[in-house]
Amino acid sequence: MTIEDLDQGARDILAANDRGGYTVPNGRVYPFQWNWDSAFVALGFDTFDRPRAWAEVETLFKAQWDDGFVPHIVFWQEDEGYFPGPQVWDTRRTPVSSGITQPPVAASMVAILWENAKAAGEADTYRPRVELLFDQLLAWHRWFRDHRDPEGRGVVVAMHPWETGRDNSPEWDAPGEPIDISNVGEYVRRDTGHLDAKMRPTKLEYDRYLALVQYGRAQNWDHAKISQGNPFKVADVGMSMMLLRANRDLLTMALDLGRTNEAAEIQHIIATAESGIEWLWNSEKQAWCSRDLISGKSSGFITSASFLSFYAGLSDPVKDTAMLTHFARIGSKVEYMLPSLDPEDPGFQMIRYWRGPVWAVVNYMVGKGLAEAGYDAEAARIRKDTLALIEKNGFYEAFSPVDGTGSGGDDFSWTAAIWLALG
Ligand code: 9WN
Repeated sequence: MTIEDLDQGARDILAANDRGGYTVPNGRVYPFQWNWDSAFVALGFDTFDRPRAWAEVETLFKAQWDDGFVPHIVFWQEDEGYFPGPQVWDTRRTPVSSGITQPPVAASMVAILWENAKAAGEADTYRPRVELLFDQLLAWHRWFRDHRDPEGRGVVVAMHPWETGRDNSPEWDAPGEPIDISNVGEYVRRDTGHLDAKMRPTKLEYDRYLALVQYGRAQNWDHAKISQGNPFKVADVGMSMMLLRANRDLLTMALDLGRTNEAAEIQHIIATAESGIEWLWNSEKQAWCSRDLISGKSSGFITSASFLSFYAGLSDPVKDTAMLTHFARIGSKVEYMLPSLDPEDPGFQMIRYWRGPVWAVVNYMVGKGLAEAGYDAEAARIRKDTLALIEKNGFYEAFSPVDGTGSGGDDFSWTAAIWLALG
């Protein structure tokens, strides 16, 4: 297949998964709107259909709650193909949605859309739209500060593994142990009906996911209550880095739009995050790792999220050198960067979801961060491997870092979008 064929293939996937104003990640496995998927999908649309790109994010924010929260799934229409569906979440909102969030990458993607619109001479058309999105994004970022950082440390504390977007990362194993799963009851998973169970999270992990959904439901999805008593509270290194980056991008927008007061507020949030995130540095592993807020323990796992420090704009020569050493070591062990778990970890599994496979969206962010920090060789490796994985295997949800085998759903929206965005 030529590059032109692949470009067309990527556009065709976005068109096929387009449900009118929003895009499903994959029609069979994930038949609703997902939060961070949509943000990346907008980047893909922006390469050929600007109005549609903006609509993707605007539709997501139509599901924003009064407290600023933006859900991880919006159930715009019924579909029996996914579990847990709207009845299980029971958030009693319109539109119907889940009660947890996902990595806050939307501000960073909107910042790119806005720059592209300006460069195309369409600033006047998009200014009212970016003004509205700015307010919605800021409200969401304030929600993170108020409800996902109970100790005010400047990090993002995930209240559910699904919030991190890296559902079954081994980082959640130890923090998940105290979760009481004795009242979860019987349920039928749909994911393992669509996909090989070897690629998916285990029954124990699903039991914990559902116990946490039940906990949130019992609090009537009151985020203040959840942030106090939730049985799972992990400062996620991935979300913390992504939110720091998103706040930097939101600050650029604030200054551009003349929002002086908001700019000062965002600057304060950034300063808190820049110092607070140090808490996630594991000096023994010489790496960025998530940390359990309840036990205080660092996970000690080196994952693809560890490398988001460059994307977050943290520059510390000693820590950067340590992370680049990990990068070189990991890069010598796998064919394709960047595995979601260190391949030297005993729990590494090349096709099991977030315990090994490579994800194009994470590569996009890590590659961008490395390039911006001037680490050109590492950035080039990420870019080359991402494109090669897609070229050789198709637009899969994720890929084995060992041999490129596709993992999860095929014809996947965000993989197609990243292909287009990498141009
Ligand atoms: C739960 C849609 C989503 C991604 C996540 C990915 C997976 C869902 C699931 O699919 O999670 O949110 O049921 O497995 O882990 O990152 O947003 O693509």
